[in-house]
Amino acid sequence: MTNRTTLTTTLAASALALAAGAATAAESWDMPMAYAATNFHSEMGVVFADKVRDYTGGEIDITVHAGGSLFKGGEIKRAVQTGQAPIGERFMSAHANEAPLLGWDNLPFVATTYADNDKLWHAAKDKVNAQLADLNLVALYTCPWPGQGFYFKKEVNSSNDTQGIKFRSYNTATATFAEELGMIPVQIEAAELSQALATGVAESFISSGSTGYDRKVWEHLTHYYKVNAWLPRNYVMVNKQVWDGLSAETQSQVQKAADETGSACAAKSEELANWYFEQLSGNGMAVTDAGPEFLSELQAIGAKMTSDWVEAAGADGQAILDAYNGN
Ligand code: PCA
Repeated sequence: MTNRTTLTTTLAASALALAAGAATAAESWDMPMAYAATNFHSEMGVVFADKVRDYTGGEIDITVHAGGSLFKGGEIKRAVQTGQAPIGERFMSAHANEAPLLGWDNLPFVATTYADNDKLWHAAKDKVNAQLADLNLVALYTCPWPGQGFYFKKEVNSSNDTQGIKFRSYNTATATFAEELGMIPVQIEAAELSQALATGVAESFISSGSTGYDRKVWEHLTHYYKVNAWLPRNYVMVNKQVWDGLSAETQSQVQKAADETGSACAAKSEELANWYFEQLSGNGMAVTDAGPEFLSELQAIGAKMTSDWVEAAGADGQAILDAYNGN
């Protein structure tokens, strides 16, 4: 080997080492998300990842794993808390059994428009963030689902028609709701919903038009009642140690990406809400408002659920409602 070749080889080797150094300085984050890859929440997760890559100059490279493919919906929070995944997305009120305050977005008939839901989130935000910090989590952005209504495979006019129906719940509050209507709740992830309906494990559920559309529930069910009982939120959370380990500059770049994505995601949800109903009816479902008798029963159950929540969430829960109501 001539001296010249040795030099070239050495230079090439150090260029490689530099590139490798740069690659390890950049962080790769796997981001498990719970819902279908084609759902707007997951699509917005990809928008967020792109913005983070852009704003941090490639320092943080997030890969989205939608549909519970990396961790199932019910496992995502723990995975992020324990650092198995640095970041992830989940339905906030799914965690209310562990921390009742996180059920703030699951209060029936309290905030039933996007504007009111946003107002309620602003009333809840600081307390929710403090609660999440106790769980070793930092919320980067939240995004509402469209309003929640009931899916059935028959006409339902009151609780006389719901007795004994097998009901897919997505958290403890919806299980309570079902029991109050004489139904039998079973908790099932959205990712497994089509199968549960196909096998008869569930024959009814409460959700937005969005999840009914994603899971093509018209293959099994016939009626959707638009109740618009609440607009629950998903949130993108990051492990607190991972977050605290970022420089202030990187944190603000990531937060900018999160703020922009949160607003775009809420706007997308609102834009799609009616479109989903059109898809359900276009595929043969009867999509109507709940009848007066059913609705007044739901409102009575809802009022009880809200007061149960205030009791469970304590002074912080009451303070959120007071701030929301302008008291
Ligand atoms: N879809 C999710 C949660 C709320 C919603 O609209 C689900 O049914 O699991």
